[in-house]
Amino acid sequence: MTMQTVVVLTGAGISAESGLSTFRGPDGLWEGHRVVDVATPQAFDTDPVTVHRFYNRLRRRLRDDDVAPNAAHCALARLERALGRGFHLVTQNIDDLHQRAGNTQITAMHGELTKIRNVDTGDVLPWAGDVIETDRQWRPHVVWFGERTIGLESVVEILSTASIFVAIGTSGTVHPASQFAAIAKTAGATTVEINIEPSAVEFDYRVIGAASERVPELVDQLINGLVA
Ligand code: BJW
Repeated sequence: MTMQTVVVLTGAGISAESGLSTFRGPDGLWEGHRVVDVATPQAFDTDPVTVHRFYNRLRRRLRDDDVAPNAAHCALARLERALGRGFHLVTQNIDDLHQRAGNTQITAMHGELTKIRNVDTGDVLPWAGDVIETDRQWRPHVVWFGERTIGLESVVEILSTASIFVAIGTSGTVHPASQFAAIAKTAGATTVEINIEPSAVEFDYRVIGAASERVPELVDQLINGLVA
């Protein structure tokens, strides 16, 4: 029997039902901010106060009682337990809901909200309370536009071994994650999307619906070997 390798890519949509905002709502604002004002190195250079205030608020939100992994996060943790090394999770999300659900084989390609990074040394520390808003020495450990994503080389390697690639709750508008389905497809994988509406990317199969409902169903099918 050949071992299946399942690679899952997640985006903000998987955490929407956990109470966290997605990025590209109808008004095009992130929690009331324009992207260029908070998610570029230039924004941090010119206005660290606004950037730190924004990320401090996001971190505090992550610790609110009503923010917790939902059924989709939990199903992916179950899939990792079932498939072991035949599973890899790549997330664009900077929240820690996959880790809290129990996934360990994760590439957090856009960084982690719960960490901060020293601008000069690159040292990464766990978040231990709000960063002082005027601080230019420590920045959020997240990947802003124009910056290199984390772990891309090994992700491309893993994609080339995938037999099934599943993208969940991502609009497919941000490079390089927008290319992952095509890379996996070229390597021979079957590609599947779960989203409340079709994204901009091509897939072999689209499952339209909320992640908290559709992901547990797909995970059951994968574990039972119904999808090959
Ligand atoms: C549900 C649901 C439910 C809702 N159930 N589904 C021109 C052309 C091509 C590329 C470029 C270009 N100009 C610049 C670029 C590159 C740029 C880019 O892609 N820009 C585009 C906007 C055009 N990319 C980069 O700069 C990246 N770096 C890079 O390419 O480096 C190259 C390099 C090489 C060598 C040296 C140096 C550089 C970096 C990108 C970093 C992105 N960072 C952000 C912010 C992180 C920090 C933070 O969070 O504050 O990451 S941007 C933002 O978008 C965030 C997300 O991870 C990312 C993706 O968003 P996502 O997850 O798809 O969310 P949404 O909101 O878009 O979609 C949600 C989806 O969920 C929707 O489809 C809903 O329908 C669905 N949904 N509820 C299921 N319940």
